[in-house]
Amino acid sequence: MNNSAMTQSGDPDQIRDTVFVVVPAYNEAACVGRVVEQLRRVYPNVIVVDDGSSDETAAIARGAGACVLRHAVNRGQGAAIQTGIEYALQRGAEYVVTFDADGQHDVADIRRLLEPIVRGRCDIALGSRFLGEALDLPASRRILLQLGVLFTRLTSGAKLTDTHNGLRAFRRRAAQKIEITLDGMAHASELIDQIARSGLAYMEVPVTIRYTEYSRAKGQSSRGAVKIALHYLLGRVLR
Ligand SMILES: Nc1nc2c(ncn2[C@@H]2O[C@H](COP(=O)(O)OP(=O)(O)O)[C@@H](O)[C@H]2O)c(=O)[nH]1
Ligand SMILES: [Mg+2]
Repeated sequence: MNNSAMTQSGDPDQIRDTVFVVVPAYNEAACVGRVVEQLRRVYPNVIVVDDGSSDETAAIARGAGACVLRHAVNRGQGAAIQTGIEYALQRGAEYVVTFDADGQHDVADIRRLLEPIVRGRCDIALGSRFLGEALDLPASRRILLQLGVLFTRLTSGAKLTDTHNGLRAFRRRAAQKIEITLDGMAHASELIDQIARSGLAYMEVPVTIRYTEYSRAKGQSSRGAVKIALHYLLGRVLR
């Protein structure tokens, strides 16, 4: 079936083989195996980008059936996502999804993101925990994420409710337009700038993000957030 026929049929379950799920991972040996297994039950093409982990992330992800790409050194989540997107496009992906390795996302949400794209309603679907659910979200984290939303609104003008959500879906043409240059976590704001300027149609879709002790211990800190914002602003000045 060609792509326009699939768009007309509009059924996300019919296009699973053409979806590539990109999973950036840094020292996620404890979680990545289960995440890959759950993804692969629905989506056969899972690409884990192991970003110079010092643990068994790569071997475990490969054992669970993912295609594993490796950065020799830790370059950051933005660089890992860009590597994964480029590889997915080379492999002929019609749809590219980004999905975190730490178990915070729900595989069932991918279908919700793909649906408006497959039906031709948008080119990019962005997950929002604030339209959906953020289970056990710590209060300090909520404040930080809201500051992130405000920051992005001021810098890119995009009116979104959740700007730092790792769950996103792109149709091929949209993924081809994305070029993340900020290697670290500041890529989230850069990505939204690019989306806002690209002329591509985007929308937010409610998703569930689950906070666990593990994800909280590993996730980004408030101090880190200030550094990320400065990195992003510096990136804009130098652009
Ligand atoms: N490739 C890569 N992935 C990273 C890096 N830091 C975090 N990640 C991954 O990016 C995802 C989200 O990171 P996390 O720190 O949990 O961010 P948070 O959920 O926004 O607090 C997880 O899958 C991490 O394994 C990194 O330096 N490189
Ligand atoms: Mg996390």
